[in-house]
Amino acid sequence: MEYQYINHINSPADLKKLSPNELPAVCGELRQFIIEALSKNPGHLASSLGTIELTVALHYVFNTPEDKLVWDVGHQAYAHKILTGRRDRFHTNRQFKGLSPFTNPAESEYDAFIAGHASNSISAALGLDIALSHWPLAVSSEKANSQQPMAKNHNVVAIIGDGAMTGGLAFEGLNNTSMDKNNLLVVLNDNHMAIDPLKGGITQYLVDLTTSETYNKWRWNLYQLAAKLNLVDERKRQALLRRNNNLKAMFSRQPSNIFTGLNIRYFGPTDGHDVIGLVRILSEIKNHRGPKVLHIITKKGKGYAPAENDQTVWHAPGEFDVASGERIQNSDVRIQPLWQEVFGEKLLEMAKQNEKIVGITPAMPSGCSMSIMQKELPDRVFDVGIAEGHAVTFSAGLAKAGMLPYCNIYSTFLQRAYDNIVHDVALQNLHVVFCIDRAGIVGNDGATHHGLLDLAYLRPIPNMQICAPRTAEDLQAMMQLAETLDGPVAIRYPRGRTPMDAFSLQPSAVSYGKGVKLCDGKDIAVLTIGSIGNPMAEAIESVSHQPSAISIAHYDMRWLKPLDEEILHEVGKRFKTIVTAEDGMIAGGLGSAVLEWMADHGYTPHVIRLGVKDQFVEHGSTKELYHMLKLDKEGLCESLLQVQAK
Ligand SMILES: Cc1ncc(C[n+]2csc(CCOP(=O)(O)OP(=O)(O)O)c2C)c(N)n1
Repeated sequence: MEYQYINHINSPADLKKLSPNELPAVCGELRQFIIEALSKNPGHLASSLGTIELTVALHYVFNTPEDKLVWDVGHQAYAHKILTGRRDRFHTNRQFKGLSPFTNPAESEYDAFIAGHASNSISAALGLDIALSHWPLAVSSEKANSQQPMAKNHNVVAIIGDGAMTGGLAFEGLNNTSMDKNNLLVVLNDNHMAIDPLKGGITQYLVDLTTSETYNKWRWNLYQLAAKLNLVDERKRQALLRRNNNLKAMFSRQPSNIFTGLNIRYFGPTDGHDVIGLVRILSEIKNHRGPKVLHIITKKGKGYAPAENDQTVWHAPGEFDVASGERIQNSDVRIQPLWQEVFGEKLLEMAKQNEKIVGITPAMPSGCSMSIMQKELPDRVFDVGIAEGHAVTFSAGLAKAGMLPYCNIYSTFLQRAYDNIVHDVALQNLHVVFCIDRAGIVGNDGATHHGLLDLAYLRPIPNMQICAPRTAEDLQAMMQLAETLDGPVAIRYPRGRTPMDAFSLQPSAVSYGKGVKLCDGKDIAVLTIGSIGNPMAEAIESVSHQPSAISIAHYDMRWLKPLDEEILHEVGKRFKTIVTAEDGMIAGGLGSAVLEWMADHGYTPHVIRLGVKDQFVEHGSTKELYHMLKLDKEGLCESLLQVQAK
């Protein structure tokens, strides 16, 4: 499509050539561009539609990349990508070898910090601000590397949503911001939503703050009336604002609130979709010394009715038809249920039978399908906000008082709660069931979101019991079995659809600490855990048809902790070569556990460990990434054939 403005904006310098009056048109084009692009190449739509005016205003007022914009999560930064030289590649966003799903300094000098996990922006931006102000040497060496002239009067801005603001880390950052000398600007983008609607004290507080600001509201009413009557051109608008002294009020009056209480200047709340107003406010406040918060009110999905009307679904809607707003659903011939649906249905079923069961989710009820139980038993589900550490310790408290929490956290986000698991749960051997969603490769969300570390980080924790299902039936059985155990139990399962059962045996009951032999063989033993057992079973089947094929025994270990020692003794005695495979880091996971066990028990097989070597894995479709890692059927076949050739 021919865009009058954005086709000529290749960097913020081009944007700055425009007059403020042209900025609304730029916003309109960006909105159209993003909607069109995401209809074909899916991504985070609603959040990015909500920040377009803010993005344009920030790049118009600040001097990026010398001034630093630190986006929280980075899922709302699509307009930022487009304005900073990535428009031509935006159709590759989130794709294999394409643009990063979130902001990423390795991709662009305009991306000041890594993003993907919520609530880090204030801390990171404060660090940048303090370093840039106090250690010019550090600054100059950073600049030397990026070949940029050294900024004299830099500005650092953290842009954080009200959802991300529910994370404890954000408050740790604010607390520090109020203590140390700095000029940080925090823009609080308040749309009353995370992925799902936000609840809780902070959200209510922000709503109250917004509604109590009647003075500002009055200004808007007045302005809107004037606009309706066609009384507002830029000159009149300025006069209006000046005459009514509102801007002055905004700058002079410091209402008492949580931010001012922390000694951080507070501006707002203000309309986050009035780009000209934002430019004016940002220009004013950017030179204020000391830390400050600008509170803007936006609408998630702004400007695209389907997204405005169902913000949760349109957070990341997949492909869609722009005109009708119909989402394009995958019409597979036989659609297997999602792992998430299996989890959600089973949890509800169990909770109906055991009134001690409660569900805990840190802001992902739809994503993990705890919404199924939430609908029927709302009092027994706790969406605690984007607060994984709290979710774990809160679960520990519930367990200590006799409840049975099923705490569902994505593998990657559980990293945020490591000490809570160790100190608050495991040390007291509390019966918390961790349902670890999105384990393994997650696909287009990339390096910040893959769940590759959990097996390795959970295994050393005393009292922790860890299992992984290969089939939907296994997941149900493991959830059921976990109810009868004691102490912490972790059940990890992937994103996406459960496998067709072509390669499964009749679903056998899951027993504690017991694996299952899927097929017997004489020459080598293959040990897998979790869903990678399925492509491995296919690979073994395929290899077995090769001429001079070796005979392979395949064990699905099911449990990483405790390990099935009966299987391990059998394998240690019978086989000289053992292959382990897991969809996680090789260091510390199943392969490591098997090697250690064999060494400890006097067996000396050759153990070949398949999994993810010491690297962060990029983004792309799950299929492409497993292929790249040689952990799909073809890759596993190749590895088995190599073993056979030796
Ligand atoms: C630590 C962490 N937990 C969970 C998520 C998943 N997540 C991505 S965006 C999002 C909602 C963010 O809400 P908000 O900051 O208000 O931004 P909005 O999408 O509303 O613009 C969540 C929960 C995450 N990225 N990081």
